[in-house]
Amino acid sequence: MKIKTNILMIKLLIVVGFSTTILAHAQQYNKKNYETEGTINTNLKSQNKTLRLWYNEPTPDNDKGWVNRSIPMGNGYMGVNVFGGTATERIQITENSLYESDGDRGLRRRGLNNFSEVYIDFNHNNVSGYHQELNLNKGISSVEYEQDGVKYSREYFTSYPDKVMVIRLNASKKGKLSFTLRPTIPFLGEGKSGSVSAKSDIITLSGVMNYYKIKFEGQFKVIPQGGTMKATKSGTIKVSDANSAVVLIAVGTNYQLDPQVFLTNNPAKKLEGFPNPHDKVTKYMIEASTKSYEELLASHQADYKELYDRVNLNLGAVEPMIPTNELVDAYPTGDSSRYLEELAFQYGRYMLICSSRKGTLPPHLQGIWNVYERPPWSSQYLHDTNLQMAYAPVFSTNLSELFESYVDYFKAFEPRQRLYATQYVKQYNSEQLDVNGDNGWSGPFWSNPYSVPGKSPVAGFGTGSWISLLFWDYYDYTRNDSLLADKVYPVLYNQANFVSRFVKNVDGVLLSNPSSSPEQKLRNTIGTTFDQQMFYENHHNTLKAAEILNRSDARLATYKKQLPLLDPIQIGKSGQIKEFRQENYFNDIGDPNHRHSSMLLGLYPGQLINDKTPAWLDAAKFSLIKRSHKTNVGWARAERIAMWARVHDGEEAYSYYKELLGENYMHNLFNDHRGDPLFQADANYGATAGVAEMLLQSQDYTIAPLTALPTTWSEGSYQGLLARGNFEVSAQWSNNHADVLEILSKSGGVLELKYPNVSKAIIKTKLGKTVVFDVVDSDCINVKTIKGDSYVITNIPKVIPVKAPTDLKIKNNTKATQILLSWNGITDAASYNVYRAVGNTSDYELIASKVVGTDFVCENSNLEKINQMMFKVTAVNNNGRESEKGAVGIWLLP
Ligand code: FUC
Repeated sequence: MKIKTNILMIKLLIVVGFSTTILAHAQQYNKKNYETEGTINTNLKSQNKTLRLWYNEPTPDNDKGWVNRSIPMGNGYMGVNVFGGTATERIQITENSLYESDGDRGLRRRGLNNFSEVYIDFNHNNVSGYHQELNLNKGISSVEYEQDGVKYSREYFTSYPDKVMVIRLNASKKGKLSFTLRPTIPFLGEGKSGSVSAKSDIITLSGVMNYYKIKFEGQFKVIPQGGTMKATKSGTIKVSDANSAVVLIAVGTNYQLDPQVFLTNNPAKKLEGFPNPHDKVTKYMIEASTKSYEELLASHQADYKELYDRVNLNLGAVEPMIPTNELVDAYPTGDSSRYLEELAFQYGRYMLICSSRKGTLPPHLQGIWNVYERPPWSSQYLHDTNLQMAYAPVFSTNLSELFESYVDYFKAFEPRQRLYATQYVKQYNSEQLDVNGDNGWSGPFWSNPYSVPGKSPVAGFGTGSWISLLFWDYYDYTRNDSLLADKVYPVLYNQANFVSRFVKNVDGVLLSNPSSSPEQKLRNTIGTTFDQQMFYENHHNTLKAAEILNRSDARLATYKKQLPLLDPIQIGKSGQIKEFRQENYFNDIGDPNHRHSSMLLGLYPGQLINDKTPAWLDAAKFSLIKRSHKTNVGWARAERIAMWARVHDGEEAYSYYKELLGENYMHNLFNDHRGDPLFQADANYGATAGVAEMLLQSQDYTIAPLTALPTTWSEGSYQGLLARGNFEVSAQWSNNHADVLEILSKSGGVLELKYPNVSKAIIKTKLGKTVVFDVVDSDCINVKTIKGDSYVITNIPKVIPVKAPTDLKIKNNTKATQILLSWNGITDAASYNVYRAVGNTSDYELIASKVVGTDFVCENSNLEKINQMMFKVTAVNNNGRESEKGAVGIWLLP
């Protein structure tokens, strides 16, 4: 993928006086705090702005309230939605393995079930000063109000290290806290049986989900301070006249992430032999209850903040005075918008921390939150966009270890996918079959904790390589070679094994057959761009991984031979990246405004289309324009934020973020899929990933901070975003220009850094040592970094961007060998450069420079042999700087 540049590398040694710079702690952006030479005042303290959701009314006690207003929390073991009621509190609990049959889609379509509805009756019906809040900095939610002269407050958190939910109930006056704790099992009936009982200070809820014979148990322990406590026969605990109380909740099932679950067909036997959850849940409870509330809080905080605090984003927002519901409602008209933009970015990270922890199931379509008996799409893992989007921010926003939940899930289902792979190679390309069954693994479409049903014509086989891409990124962002060897390479290699046997030679290229492009109506066709791009990326990454690990496995030579034949990009007659091989013009096949942009996955999240493939980048941009704003689907908008960021258009990227926040985000910031209201967590995760992509990119080994910054975010800072190569990047900017960049090299290696005029910057280590770097060109440098060192880049001279010419007109001359080009010029252009890219080539060839007029005749002796060509004209100003963008158009053979 890396295209060699012939640019001379000039060694530069910049020697200037030193001063200590600290950006990592420059959390609160303040222009006056740094001096003009680019050094930062060291007394800036790390202080994350408080980001919170808050309301001055409890959540309405109904399904709409759940989806639109309840406060989500989670620790991987359970998701909870807190309503914050005063007469009765309602806490709804989700456990991701509590599953009913999907009935092979359509038949029953039940899926994930609601684990428990927990009620706490207070009978406070006459309250004032109500406040409900979720504090993202702390991972704690709270409720406060006053009744009869007593101030009542509650705190809630879900602890990953202690595996429990903790609730503390307080009253401002002694002896004034009375309540009844009342957990219930929703949707009891044919498929679900169970009961609730209480004894001394514990309520136990247990039962069975019939279809998969899932045994479930929840324990609720009450620890009052003062007063009396009484367990009742109906499974409740009544506390009277206490000063305060702590409630602990632990849940579990007999589910285990084990290949047996996916390899066993009989639903009733999938969990056979796995222990009853009673001992496990009891252990969680006993261990948690040996700790004080303060100790539980401290271990939760240490765990949560270690993840959450890695990244800070400051767009200059001031905390608004209005509650979050009003903030969301006001957003389309622009009020307090920066705060919501910062909040939503961190909210996606918060949701991932809640829903994706090692040792627990990965996040599904609704993350780890489900109130229903029949959730939308059964709360499955859908691998044609939604699952991948859940993990989209995991690496770039510095939460890499949260991907472990998927690593374990994959390990459990992969043996089943290996059987499918053998079946499909036999069915579609039998001469490539390994009779011993070594045919790799094939990609699933939908799956759940109990089954992976293999391929589906809805999605195409590219889903497998798309899963692999997540594994490659796991390595690429963390650069841990033992992780590459143990967890990543085998996944890639075995996916490539399947692909290498499955693809068929069609006119000299290797194509997927049958092939689909996710959710498009044309199905079972040949060589969709979705499949080809994903296959290409995986072959490429497998070979790269093998090179790093110095492997010589049997099929590597085959992959190497196949890679150039995988033909991932076809440019269409509209200048677009084709989605289907048989497509000519953009809207030939399928819905032009489709929510999926599967032909652009090589642009994002893949790396195939990048700055070193500028003709493909322009074609991708064309497809993005054509895909248009005519989708109201949350995740599609989120995906387009990132895609537009990858073509370096911050304005368009931002416009999709705005649409998403304005039209899809509900009062609790849950994403509404498309106005049903129907909650899908994907766009919450995806929006965070998209914003990260606007702030920092690192595809194809080039680190490019602030490459898609919209003008409206003219000032700001961020700390701790992660780039490929394991570089932790921080930036501070004003007037849309970087004042300071700071890059921590966590694995050593060469840092290729791209930013306008970066070659003229001052670079020092954190300790003030001047850094030697290689200049690739004025906007790109290479720094040989030392592991553990931070590099501070200041004094980057501001570049006034050169405007691009517009409206390129392309005509055939009467003379058959000539093409006439003309364009709208720009005032400060000294001259123009003219480029062309023939056919599907990725790079432009410069065909004329120093063109002074606004037209050009392109002479070609063998035009009849060329079907189509992209032309691009850029402007060059008096200083020799070229416009980043250009006027682009396509010529077609008449
Ligand atoms: C895919 C998407 C839909 C929806 C569904 C759950 O089918 O195309 O928009 O997100 O998954």
